[in-house]
Amino acid sequence: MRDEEKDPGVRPGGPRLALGALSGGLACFAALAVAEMVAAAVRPQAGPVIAVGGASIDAAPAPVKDWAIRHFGTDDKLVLQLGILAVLAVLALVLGAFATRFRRAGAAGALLFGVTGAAAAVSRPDSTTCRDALPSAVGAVAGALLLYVLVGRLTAPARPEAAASGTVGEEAAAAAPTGWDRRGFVLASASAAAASAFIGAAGRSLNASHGKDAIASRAEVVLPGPRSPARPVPKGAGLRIDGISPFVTPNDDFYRVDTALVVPKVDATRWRLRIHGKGVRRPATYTFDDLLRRELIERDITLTCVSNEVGGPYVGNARWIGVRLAELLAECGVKPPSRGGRADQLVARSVDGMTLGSPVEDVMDGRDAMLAVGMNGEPLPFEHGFPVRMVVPGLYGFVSACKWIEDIELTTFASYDPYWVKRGWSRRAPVKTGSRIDTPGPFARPKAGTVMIAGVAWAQHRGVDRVEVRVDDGPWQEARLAAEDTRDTWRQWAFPWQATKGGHTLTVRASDRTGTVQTDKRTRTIPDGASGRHSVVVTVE
Ligand SMILES: Nc1nc2c(c(=O)[nH]1)N[C@H]1C(S)=C(S)[C@@H](COP(=O)(O)O)O[C@H]1N2
Ligand SMILES: [Mo]
Repeated sequence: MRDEEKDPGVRPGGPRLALGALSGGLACFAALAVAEMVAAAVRPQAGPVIAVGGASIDAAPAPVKDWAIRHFGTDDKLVLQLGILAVLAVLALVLGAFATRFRRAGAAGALLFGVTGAAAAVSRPDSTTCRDALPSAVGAVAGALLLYVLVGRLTAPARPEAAASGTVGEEAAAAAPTGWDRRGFVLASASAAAASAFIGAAGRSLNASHGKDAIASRAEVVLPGPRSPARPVPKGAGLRIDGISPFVTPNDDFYRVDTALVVPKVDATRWRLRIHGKGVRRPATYTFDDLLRRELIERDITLTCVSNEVGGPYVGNARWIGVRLAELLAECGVKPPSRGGRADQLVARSVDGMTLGSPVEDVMDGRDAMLAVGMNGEPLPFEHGFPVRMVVPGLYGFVSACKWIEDIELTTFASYDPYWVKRGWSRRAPVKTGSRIDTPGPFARPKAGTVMIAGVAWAQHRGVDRVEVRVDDGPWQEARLAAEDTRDTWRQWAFPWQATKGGHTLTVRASDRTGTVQTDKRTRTIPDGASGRHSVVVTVE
């Protein structure tokens, strides 16, 4: 008896497993394409990769998250999504091979992926409807069906019509030795691949055009002139030195750190901000226009991320325009704890469900804490929180700088831990005094003679008082400080070094107005910001 008669189909073993794996891959591709299309109808954030990605960001232990931010920066999101796709692809190949033995179980396995994606989608903090489960669910059904059909072709004998038709010739000969429906398989898989590519591409482009209303609402914003303008940046605040960070960071170069896999696109005309909670005697809701009609302040403020390593890039300086937060709070009847207020923590919540907690005392102590509507002369870019975000001088971003804000709740530190605190970061986190060498870069090879060592230093809300540079184990030498804009902004500094041939280590330290010298004690970024001094090793030629 011939093998094929006992067990019709592709010879079990290598070839069949490979074609099964191929079927799994195609089914996975089809599922993702269909999900993408359905997500365009529901909302882009409900797609399986985004949902599972968001859930993994939230579930990642603090050190992993911090590592990802530090190593991939703004690309961390791309890396994460590619990682999820890679894992999914491997699982799909395995599942496809498995389905050649257990066809129904294989298809059921595909449905399980759908359940996972759907569960992730509806449990996202910004999910408000069960419809968010649809992209994963519909995608998985499409994938499961396709897997079932394709694997069927692999394990079924050639269709009699195919064998009987006049055009068979070669094909029948090819099919005959194994008896599987090669023609049916090739046809089904090729059309599935083509259809998936088409659906996926269409879904992608529909998703990309999502948020048209938000984009239009941003284009229509006319920022009013501030009642309290920032004073012009002093001429001497920017040193003309190659390689130094510009005093004002252009919006396009401003660092971005957040957990949003899809940048929220909020329609400003529909945006509302609610202020409520403990000790709020007059809870209120504001529209975007309500804010624009108020007296606006304009301030230069340097923002720093707690995940910024010593010498790292997550610090930027911008000219913000917005509403004084303390004024709104006072209007709602909020008092700081020092004046008998019942709430000591202000929890800001964004449209994507992020929560950040700031000390009420700090935002009401007279500093320029604001609800910003503009950044460097334009409405906030979507990446930086359009239409409204918080900015508080002197506090790390994760305890103050809520982007896409929509809710402010007054509460206590004892009763509520916001997002980052739940994950191991500190409840309170004033910015640590820091400094960075921008030039020369690490392992630079400058010529002997005068070499400009230059960079930036920050100690928001205390002010930078002094910057010193040390070459190797030499004495600390005072650098020239650029003019101070405000104590909430960074300062450039420069030191002309008479460089001698050989390898040298350059180190910088800043002192703030409280007299504190930047410590040389190295700490990690978790829980409340890295400390230590930035050093650069160069070889003078
Ligand atoms: N909604 C939301 N706001 C957020 C975050 C976030 O993940 N989601 N990240 C915070 C952190 S950790 C920092 S450092 C700042 C960064 O602001 P930027 O991206 O505009 O530079 O935003 C803060 N606001
Ligand atoms: Mo941050």
